[in-house]
Order: sequence, then C-alpha cells, then structure tokens
Amino acid sequence: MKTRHLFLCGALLLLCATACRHENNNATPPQENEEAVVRPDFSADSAYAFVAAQCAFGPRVPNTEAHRRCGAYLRQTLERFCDTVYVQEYSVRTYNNLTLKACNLIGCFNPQAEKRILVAAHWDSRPYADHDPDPALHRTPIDGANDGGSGVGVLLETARQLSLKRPETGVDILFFDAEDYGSPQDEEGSTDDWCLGSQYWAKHPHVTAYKARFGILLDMVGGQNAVFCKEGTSAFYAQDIQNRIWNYAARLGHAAHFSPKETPAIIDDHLYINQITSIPVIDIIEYHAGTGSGFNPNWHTVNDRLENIDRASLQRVGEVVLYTLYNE
Ligand code: AHN
Ligand code: ZN
Repeated sequence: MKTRHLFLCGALLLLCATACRHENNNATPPQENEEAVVRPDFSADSAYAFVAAQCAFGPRVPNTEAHRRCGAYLRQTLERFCDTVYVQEYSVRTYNNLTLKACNLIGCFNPQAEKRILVAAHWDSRPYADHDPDPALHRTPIDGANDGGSGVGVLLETARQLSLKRPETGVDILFFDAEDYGSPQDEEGSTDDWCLGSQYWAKHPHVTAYKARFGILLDMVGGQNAVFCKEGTSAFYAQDIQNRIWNYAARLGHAAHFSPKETPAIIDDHLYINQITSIPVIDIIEYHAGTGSGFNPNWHTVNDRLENIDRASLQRVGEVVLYTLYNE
C-alpha cells in the first residue's frame, strides 16, 4: 500500500514536471546559448517578381530605351514605398570615350533621422557577355538577372517590408547606375572604368554632408545555393560590420550560406564609397570556388538569366538585410 502510494506520487510528479517543462518552453525565452530571434518578414516570391520585372525590360544598358524605361519603373516603385526619393542624373565617360546619361536613384526612410544605414545595389546591366564560353557572344548585352537584378530585387522587397513595418533608424536605398560598363576582357582598360555611378555618388552625395553609420552593398545575391564569404575589401574597411552581419546571418540559421571564409578583395561599388567617403561599406556577394573569377559561373555570360535565380538565396539575403536594419 505504502509502496503503491509512493509510486503514484512519483508518477504524478514526473507528469507534472513534464507538463511544466512544456509550458516553460512555450512561455519563456529559450535558455543559455539559444537566443530569441524574430525573423523579419521577407517574401522571396515578391523579390523574385521584382527581379523578373527588371529583366522584362531587356538588358538595362545605359543609353538604351530598356534602361530608360527600367529607370522610370524603379523610381516609381521606390516612390510607392519610401518617404523621399532622389533622382540623381549625370553624365559619365566610359573607357571607350562614350558619354553615358546615367541616373542614381535613392529612396529614403525617416529622412530626418540622424542615425542612418545605407543599402545599395547597381541597377544597370553589362553590355558585354565577355565571359561567355562562346566568343561570338562577347559583345552581346546580358539580362543581368543576378548581376544587377538580384540586388535591386532584394532591396525593392526590403523597401516594401520597411513601408509595412517601419524601421527606427533612417534607411537609404541606393541604386547605382553604370557599374558594369568596364572594359571587356580583350580590350585595354583600367579598374576605375567600373563602378562609374557609385564613384559619382561618393563625390556628389544626394544630400550635402551626407552621413551614414555604415552601408551594405548587394551584388549577385540570387545564384543557385549562393554562398557569401568575407570579401577582402569589406574586411579591410569594415571588418567589425562584416562580423556583425555574419553573426546576424548565423542567428537567423543561415551560417551555411554566410561562410567565415576570407576571400580576395574585389573592385565593386563599396570600394569607392570606402575610399572617397568615411562611410564603411561591406559587400554581400556570392563567392564561387572553382571559377577563376570567384564569381558565379553565369557571371558576364548570356546565362545570367531569370531562370537561374534562386528564390532561397534572395530570401536569406533579404532576411539578413532586414534583420540588420531593424536591430542596429
Ligand atoms: C571587376 O570585375 C573588376 N569587378 C567586378 C565587379 C562587378 C562586375 N560586379 C558585378 N559586375
Ligand atoms: Zn557585372
């Protein structure tokens, strides 16, 4: 009798402990090394649709009709979501002495806020598929679904989300023009032939004495199963920011796609902002081991098309960007 009573008590205690543990899991934050992460809303389908909309204009090569029409579309779309939109029109000279009519677009949230973060991508597409396996295509313009389109797609969806759930900080979304008009493989050129729009912006910001705490550049963020490594130019100018953002990625469960591997320094829009302004900027850009360039295998080929965009890659990058904007 006494034994059975004790056994019953034990069983009840065990039951209660189990029940309590379950309740505890639901009601209180996870303990120790687990952290409560609020995953920001980001729709990969919406980001993908923004990439598709750009590609539908055709290659957005400066001085073409497709480029003009896409520029108008991007401006309108930013105006739907942002508090203020700046249109910065200017001319630049290319490596082969063409004058491009170019246009940077800047969409701002909380324009009065002192504390600001900038996020950027280039919106033009390359006039030359000069890395295509077929030499006959080396002067063919590319769709730039990934190279150009993906970063802009993620940032338009970011703008849409910020309009639904507003950030506390100021946020400036910069779309640079004329990034990809660098001299082709088989022609003489210099490194400064690239990134003409960001070079212009860094020398002539859209507001005088413009300041931001830091910046994030997105470039080629839509490749299949894209892995983002710690790129050298970003590490040189903005290592602490790079580490913080990679930590956020890990918190969100994206450690496998935000690798701690350090990869060679590259020339991209962030280089000029780092060199010319005092704003530290990092680049989130796919690193692909096994291509000589370190870029996606479709880079500067006619295969840089919508069908090769991976929604899951857009999703990961979008979550990391939004998480940073909401938590910094
Ligand atoms: C160079 O090839 C010198 N820089 C790569 C920057 C780039 C081009 N990003 C996209 N397209
Ligand atoms: Zn490119």
